Amino acid sequence: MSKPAILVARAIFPEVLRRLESVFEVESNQDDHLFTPQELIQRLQGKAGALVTGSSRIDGAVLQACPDLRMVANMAVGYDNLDIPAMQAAGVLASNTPDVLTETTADFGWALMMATARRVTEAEHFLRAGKWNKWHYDLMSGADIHGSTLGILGMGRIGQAIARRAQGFGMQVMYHNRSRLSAEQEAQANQAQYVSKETLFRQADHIILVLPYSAASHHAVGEAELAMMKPTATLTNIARGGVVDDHALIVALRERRIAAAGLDVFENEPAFAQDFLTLENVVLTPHIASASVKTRRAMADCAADNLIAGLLNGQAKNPLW
Ligand code: 8YV
Repeated sequence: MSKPAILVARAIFPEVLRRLESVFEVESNQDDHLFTPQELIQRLQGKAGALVTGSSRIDGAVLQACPDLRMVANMAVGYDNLDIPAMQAAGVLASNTPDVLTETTADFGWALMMATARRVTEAEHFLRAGKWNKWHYDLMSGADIHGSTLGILGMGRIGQAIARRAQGFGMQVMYHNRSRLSAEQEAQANQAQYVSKETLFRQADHIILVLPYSAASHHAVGEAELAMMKPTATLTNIARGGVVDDHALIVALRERRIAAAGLDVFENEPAFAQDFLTLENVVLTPHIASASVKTRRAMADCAADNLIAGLLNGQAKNPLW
């Protein structure tokens, strides 16, 4: 029997590629060329499956143009690039990579939040520019993390892992989410307190965004929310760029209406708003929250396992519908 054909749409660990090649006829993209939507459709012709990342959009047009497609494995926990209702209607299985990246992503959320609050990159730029010539009582003074109030918008697995870490810093944790956690989950998340979105924005000292992106969460943080924040507060985004109105954030940062922001994600990545580069009070990283060596490999293995289970047994390990 011939092997099912698949497309691996982005460069991937060679070991994982070899594992897929033992099961499938694989067309790979180890040059990591970024396919246009039209190129993606061309490459998917005759393919039963695809392993993709957030840069490949699978929507009704793609599904219609690729009638052989039976399964798409997303190498990410977020899946705003997949039109799940359209995939379900077309009978195309979909999977993501939850759990394997939770702790690594939570670690990075903390790294970014702390670098933002304590002005780590701004201080390094200052030093590298040769500007450090004396001690000053106010040199690069930032906001304390310990003893402050952490506000988490989006309290899924990653939000809860971030909350657990707050215990060591003696922080009070408040969160807002589509639904409230159980009392047991709140207790495990450092006694996190469920509050309205407005209370979170008004009262938190450090706000971190970990909510999934959808039409409902588009620009969940815009001018109105930024105006509610304390002028001493920080905002960290490890969710998706579209959750924040970047233009409104740039204005708030420039006018120091909030103290600082830490951004791992942007609207229109990787062509992010260049005005961010003109601001000192922002820490910028290129969408790397899940990027530890161990976790990226686990994500690739998880996506491959899903594709194998979905195409060979008709049931993905981490199905999205
Ligand atoms: C991915 C992510 O690396 O898992 C997610 O949702 O944002 C990252 O871990 C990225 O989306 C590539 O697909």
